[in-house]
Amino acid sequence: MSDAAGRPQTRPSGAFVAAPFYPILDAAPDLDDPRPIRALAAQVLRAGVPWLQLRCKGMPASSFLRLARGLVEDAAAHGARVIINDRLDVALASGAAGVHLGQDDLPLAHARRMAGSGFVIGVSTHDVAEARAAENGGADYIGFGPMFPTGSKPDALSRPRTLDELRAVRRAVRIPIVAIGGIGEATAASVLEAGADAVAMIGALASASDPLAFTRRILALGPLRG
Ligand code: 3NM
Repeated sequence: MSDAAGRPQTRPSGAFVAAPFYPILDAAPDLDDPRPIRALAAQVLRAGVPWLQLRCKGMPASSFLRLARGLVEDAAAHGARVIINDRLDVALASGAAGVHLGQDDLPLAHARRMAGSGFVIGVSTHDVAEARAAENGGADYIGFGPMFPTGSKPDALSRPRTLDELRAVRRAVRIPIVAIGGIGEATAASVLEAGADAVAMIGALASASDPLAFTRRILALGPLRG
């Protein structure tokens, strides 16, 4: 069932219920001081986000796990949950609530078998076919992007997706959509209006002069869809 705009009228009540803002904390592989990441996490958690993602591309598993454990504890103290980018092993070992998988990461079916049904799995998608495949494969939510040019992911697709492409994905799937890629405060509302349940950000959050106030403002943008 969908409304005149093609939006699903009922949504599955999966384990992942998106708030309008999905912050991603991105750490360099050689991070030697976790305090700035923990401090940024403290701000977004104080602002009330229910989910945050920790992304540590190329970081040794032992350091990634240490950082993840700390963030899982920090989040739990605020009733929030952590999703680990890419590394299911780190996600499971740290007590995180879920993992976010790219198209070239561990395939969804394998991750689901290893993690079980109560575990949140998000999958990066870039078109309707990938979005449908993720939903049919049992993903709890999809990422969709990049919406705009981004410097945070060197291998992101070169062509940003359009709002119309996002609308088409919205019509195609019922699970939550987290839009990503180059999104900032000025563009977040347009993306939410086009059908995303949440906007994910790395750079705009990391460069915000007051991350607590920034997070509150993005959270206050939603829900923009009926
Ligand atoms: N995934 P920023 S774009 C991690 O398109 C990631 O799948 C993308 O960082 C995708 O908010 C991206 O700084 C980078 O642009 C997001």
